[in-house]
Amino acid sequence: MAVTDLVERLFESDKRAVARAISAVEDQENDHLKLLTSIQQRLGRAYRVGVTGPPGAGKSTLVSKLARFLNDGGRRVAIIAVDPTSPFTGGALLGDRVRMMELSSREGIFVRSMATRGSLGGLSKTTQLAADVLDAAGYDYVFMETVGVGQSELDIAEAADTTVVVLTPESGDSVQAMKAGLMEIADFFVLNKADRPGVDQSYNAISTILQISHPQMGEERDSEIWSPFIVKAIASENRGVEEVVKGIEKHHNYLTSTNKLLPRRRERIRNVVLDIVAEKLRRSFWNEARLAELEGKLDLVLANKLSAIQLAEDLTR
Ligand SMILES: Nc1nc2c(ncn2[C@@H]2O[C@H](COP(=O)(O)OP(=O)(O)O)[C@@H](O)[C@H]2O)c(=O)[nH]1
Ligand SMILES: [Mg+2]
Repeated sequence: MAVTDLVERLFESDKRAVARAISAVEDQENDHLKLLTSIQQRLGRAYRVGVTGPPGAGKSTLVSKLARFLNDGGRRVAIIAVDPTSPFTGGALLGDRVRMMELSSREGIFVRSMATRGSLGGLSKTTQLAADVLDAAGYDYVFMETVGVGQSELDIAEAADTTVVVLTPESGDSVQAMKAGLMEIADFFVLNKADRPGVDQSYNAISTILQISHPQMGEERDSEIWSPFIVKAIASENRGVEEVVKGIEKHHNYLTSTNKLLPRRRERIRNVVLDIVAEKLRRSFWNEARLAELEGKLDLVLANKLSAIQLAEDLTR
């Protein structure tokens, strides 16, 4: 299909065209540059929400309930899952997968899983470009789900307007989250599985960490400063879903009223460009001759006849 036809159908929110366009971006097909250029004029309308947290916290469950809730209210919702254990990506129980298929059969909901292959920076870039496609296709919300155990959640936070961290009362969740750097990236928290024992202790533990890391909380509040909060939910029973939507809207309003949304998006675009340039330079740099030079001189470094830094200098000279 020609790019112009694809773009035209994309603008009509044809789901097959949307899927096709995301694949083109993901695989960096020849036409993807033209495609992304053609959709640029349409960008900036979708609101991008990152959802991260430990495996099994209920992220996919929550996102699907959020999508349903928003879609019932007439909004169009897209979901990108960057999570190998996600029902969206096929790594889940059959029942979960059936529910996902049901979800994506709704006209106003689009679900897509993304492979985690490639460099981490590449993941961020690809996710963002896929979100661009969904933005151009007229989705009001783009949710990006990723499991919060490594670097990928930091990429997601960078790609999102609002980042939601999902935790559970399960032992050590909040401590793990703190170690993994999730506390810093959360615009607010969802304490999911509130039907499980230990909810109050978990709530207090997260509050304490928040009070330490955001000392203005509880004092006279500066409207310019955002204070993360905690929303309790039981995603599997559809409870707390509306409160999470309100949390997202509250953060959205905060970003707009303090003129912070555009700088945030500007920073995101900046990082995408840096990523693309770095990848291009890396690819064009490593030709056969340079790889051979590298391999040939490694033994010299091993024998202490050449320093690693000098080898790098020689290669880039
Ligand atoms: N008890 C309980 N189970 C839940 C809740 N939310 C999700 N689950 C279950 O927890 C499991 C993991 O959920 P999933 O959404 O796949 O988690 P993810 O790995 O974070 O995406 C599934 O079996 C869900 O049905 C909840 O609020 N309470
Ligand atoms: Mg999941």
